[in-house]
Amino acid sequence: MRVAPAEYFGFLNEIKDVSLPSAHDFCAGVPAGTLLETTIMNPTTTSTSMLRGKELTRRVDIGALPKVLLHEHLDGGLRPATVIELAAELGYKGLPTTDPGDLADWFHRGAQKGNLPEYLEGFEHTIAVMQTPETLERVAFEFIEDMHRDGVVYAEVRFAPVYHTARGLTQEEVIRSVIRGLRRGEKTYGVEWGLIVCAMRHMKKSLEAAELAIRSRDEGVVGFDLAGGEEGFPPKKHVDAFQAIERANFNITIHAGEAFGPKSIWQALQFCGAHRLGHATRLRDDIEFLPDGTMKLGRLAQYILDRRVPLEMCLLSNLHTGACKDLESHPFGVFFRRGFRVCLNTDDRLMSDTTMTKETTLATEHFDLSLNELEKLSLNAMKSAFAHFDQRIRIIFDRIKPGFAAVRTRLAEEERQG
Ligand code: ES4
Ligand code: ZN
Repeated sequence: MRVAPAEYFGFLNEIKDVSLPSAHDFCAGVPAGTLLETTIMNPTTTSTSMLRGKELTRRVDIGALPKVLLHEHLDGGLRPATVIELAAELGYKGLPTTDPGDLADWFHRGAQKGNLPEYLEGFEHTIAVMQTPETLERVAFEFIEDMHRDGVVYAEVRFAPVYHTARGLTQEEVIRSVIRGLRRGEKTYGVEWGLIVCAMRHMKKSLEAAELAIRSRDEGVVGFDLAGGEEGFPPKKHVDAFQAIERANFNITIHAGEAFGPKSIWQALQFCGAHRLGHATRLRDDIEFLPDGTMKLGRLAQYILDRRVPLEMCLLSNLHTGACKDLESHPFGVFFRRGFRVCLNTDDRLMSDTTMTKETTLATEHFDLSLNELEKLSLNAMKSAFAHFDQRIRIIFDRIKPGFAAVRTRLAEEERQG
């Protein structure tokens, strides 16, 4: 029987997902999954697969690696110069400064106050300049342009349409304007995308947002999220919205475990049916770290590991909101090494002064990652995307795997030439 290559390797990839859960395996020597991949897909891979950490970021252009972004807020990623230009166009007088450098600093300083509510204050200004079809379309187009420059091949971007009706647009018009910009960006740059509609935890209109997401699904909306200040606003209060999404066979991700503990994560999964989790940083509270260096997972952590629940982790944003006090105590490395399905994300590129290249470089250097592990992170994200299965497979086999294979070939070539 002839097997279509994508399906064949897709199957192998699932095996790899099981046989490659632990970076202890990586550290111990040649991991079984890599051997599989090396033999079949990358015959040139030898000692280059042992490059890791700072040595890897020195030898490889992290920006050029095919990356996948699942968690970014449209209103958190504007370019400072665009904010200023749009404010002038709309006659918005509320900006603290009209110098792009100073404005960038103002956003970064504001975001680093160590708590989520204050972190979210900067959004008042970005939202204020995203209130017409033209401004929304431009921000969406520039988002795709930025993704292209950042080496991102597929991106999901989210926002709350309810915040963009101050100058008379309907929420449908808001969505349509954003989608126009995303489509134009895709046509120009070839970056594929999905749009996620956010409901806000402190508002009562989440069912309305869920219905809007469902109505817009054939235009490019791929899922539904619950965002905003976490403490005091448990996700289960929005259960009717999530049930509407589930009844429509649609997709759910929920911000949980960023500013509140495992209870928020548990509710997101078991009351609200989340298919992915935004952050889940505080899942570390459900893991006991034993003196012998092993860990004992609580029931929730074990469930998340077993069910392969994707965790959309955001390193710098977590430092800025106080979800983690420093990178040393960030659980990303622990989760990855224990086999959780984690991926790297930016959250809010403007507020957190970040990019996918920066997050990936930071993770590589801080958690001593190898090229195989970076590929694993891109694959984890792409497998977890809300795009349809066929699109996910196509991007994996047409873009991610060839992109990493080309880097391995180049490294091997360099090595041969000494
Ligand atoms: C968020 Cl509404 C919103 N925007 C950006 N980042 C967030 N984190 C949690 N809610
Ligand atoms: Zn977020």
